[in-house]
Amino acid sequence: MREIVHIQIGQAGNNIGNKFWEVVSDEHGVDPTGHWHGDSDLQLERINVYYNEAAGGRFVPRAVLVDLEASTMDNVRSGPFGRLFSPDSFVFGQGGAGNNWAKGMYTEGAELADSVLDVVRKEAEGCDLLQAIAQLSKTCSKESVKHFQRCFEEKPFCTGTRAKEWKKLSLQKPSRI
Ligand SMILES: Nc1nc2c(ncn2[C@@H]2O[C@H](COP(=O)(O)OP(=O)(O)OP(=O)(O)O)[C@@H](O)[C@H]2O)c(=O)[nH]1
Ligand SMILES: [Mg+2]
Repeated sequence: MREIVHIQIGQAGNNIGNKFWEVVSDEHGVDPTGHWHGDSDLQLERINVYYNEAAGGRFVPRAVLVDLEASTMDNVRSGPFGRLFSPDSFVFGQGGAGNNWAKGMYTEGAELADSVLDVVRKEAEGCDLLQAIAQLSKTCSKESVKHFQRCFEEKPFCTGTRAKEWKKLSLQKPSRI
């Protein structure tokens, strides 16, 4: 299956992502607890592109939710599809960048980047045939987002590559992949 790892970053990324998962889950017949209640087998045909299948036949989004502050994650968690996500998918800081460019770039943002890459790597390594890493964020948001974008843009797997090649790449330092 051609899997996609989905990343949503910052307030805009998480708000839009929240809606995205509601719509995708609805289209695939996945209910807020991750169980399938669809009416057509077609809904299951390519469900692995966006979902991992967990024990008990539950479908869990292959998503990584990122922000420097916890409140956006709380919004997602308390939303109608909040229970769909794995707890490991949430990667967040405590203080937030507070509109401070330097904090996003050099301190809080830089500290969180490695944790994000770890979760993305774990998801990518679990893929059979990785198709893409899709990032959802507001392009005009602060440097915290740009920092992650730069990390991911440098990676050749962004254009789509095989999971095996990604495993080889993951042996290098994250910042240089
Ligand atoms: N479409 C849309 N845009 C949003 C939403 N929330 C925030 N924005 C816009 O996103 C831009 C700011 O980006 P944010 O996502 O809030 O920034 P951030 O990534 O959290 O970055 P920080 O400043 O470090 O918190 C502004 O132009 C907001 O108007 C949303 O729910 N939907
Ligand atoms: Mg923010």
